[in-house]
Amino acid sequence: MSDLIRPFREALESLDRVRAEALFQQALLRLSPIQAVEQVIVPALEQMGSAWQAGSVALSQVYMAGRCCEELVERVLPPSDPDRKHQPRSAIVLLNDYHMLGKRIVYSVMRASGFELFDYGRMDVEEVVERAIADRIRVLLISVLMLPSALRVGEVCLQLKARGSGIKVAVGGAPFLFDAELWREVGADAMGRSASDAVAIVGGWMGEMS
Ligand code: B12
Repeated sequence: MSDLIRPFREALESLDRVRAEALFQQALLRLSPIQAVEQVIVPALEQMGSAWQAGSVALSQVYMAGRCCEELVERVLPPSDPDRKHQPRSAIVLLNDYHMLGKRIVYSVMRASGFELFDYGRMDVEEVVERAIADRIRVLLISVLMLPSALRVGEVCLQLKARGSGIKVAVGGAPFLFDAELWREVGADAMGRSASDAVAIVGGWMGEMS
């Protein structure tokens, strides 16, 4: 599948939505929707992030690429599966960031895998703590892409523990990929590298919690 990443990234960089979509369709001939997302869209966006850091791509290109990919993902990942699982009450939130795509994908994949969960959108520390406790959440998935947001996960975990909520927290996103120990340092209960990991983590906790 690596043969498609480069042309797909080039199509995104030149804002050629038609070509990007055609290449993504090619990937879908060989892969399931979530595999195509994780094996083509995610690496292409990661490469664009590095290129932006190196100064060879503009932030506007990164932004437009993100929007284009959001549309592609929206179309291929089904919103729900009729065969819902008996599961702990769960929610997903994007903490402080404006990087919506990762959360969007994790949410879709969780729902497509039979899990029902609240989508809290984007919240700050106080909002998410209050809302999760009010909703009697047992599993909270937190997505971040900025290091400052990742560090604020620590405040969420501290406040949830101080209030005796018993809520388990799983985290994911770029800062946790860059530093493999960060999730432990902020007090999370688990870290996932992909949307499929989120399904495995919550699936694993289901047994413990029932
Ligand atoms: C696209 C993008 C943007 C877009 C976002 C568009 C959108 N609608 O989301 C725009 C242009 C808006 C943007 C803005 C900025 N960005 Co930006 N951006 C990116 C980029 C290139 C890709 C992010 C992305 O969408 N990836 C694809 C998604 C699908 O991947 P993902 O989020 O990692 O999610 C996957 C996994 O991590 C996992 N996952 C995610 N969440 C969770 C949760 C759980 C529980 C689990 C289990 C798994 C999981 O599953 C997902 C699917 O596989 C990254 C580069 C990178 N390496 O990530 C930089 C990056 C995140 N951005 C960065 C920066 C610095 C910024 C800006 C500050 C730039 C600026 N100077 O203004 C702003 C800040 C905005 C803000 N306050 O949030 C830095 C962050 C560095 C840091 N250490 O903090 C990065 C890492 C680039 C870099 N290499 O420096 N950005």
